[in-house]
Amino acid sequence: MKKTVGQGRRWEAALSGVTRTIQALRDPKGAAQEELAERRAAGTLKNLARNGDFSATVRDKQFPAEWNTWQDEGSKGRFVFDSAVGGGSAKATQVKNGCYLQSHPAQPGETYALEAECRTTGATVASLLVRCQRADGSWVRWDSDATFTFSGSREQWARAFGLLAVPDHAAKLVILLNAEHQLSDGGACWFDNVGLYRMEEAK
Ligand SMILES: [Ca+2]
Repeated sequence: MKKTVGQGRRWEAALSGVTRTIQALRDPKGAAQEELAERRAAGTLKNLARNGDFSATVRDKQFPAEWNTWQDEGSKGRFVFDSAVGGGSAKATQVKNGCYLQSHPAQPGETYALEAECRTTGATVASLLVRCQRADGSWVRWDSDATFTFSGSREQWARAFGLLAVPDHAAKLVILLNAEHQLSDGGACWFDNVGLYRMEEAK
């Protein structure tokens, strides 16, 4: 027994980062959250999402800056800025199938972490999606889409977190804050605190 004491540490010193690599294979999301927490504490974490806290507005303060929206043909909901919730948030009401979107440059092989918060009422089903586009704007394979569900209290803020490995042929990633099934007047959701972080390459 005695001879093995401290062996773990020498391994770590000899092969810098090996412990993290093993952890990343076992629990990629946990390892990513740990990396983000360390970088946040060190002040080196850059949130690439633009207006992720929905503090900035356009269109006479009616709409969040830096975000676009898409809605299915049969869906006639509303997307508006809400100053009363979350210190500014992106609200969706009566949306059968639609989303807020924001596009970012990305290269194959890169890994990104994404996070967002959401509050819902009524029959709303909300999710955080990330999807990749080629340089010409066409979508890369559907099976490379990533969907992250919001978990937590339904009446309070729920949180979604996930990782995206950018697939071959991609030139952009698109963040989608998705709202569905808002059929009644009471159905609404608010999105806030969107984060997009480039993960450091494994060494
Ligand atoms: Ca906010």
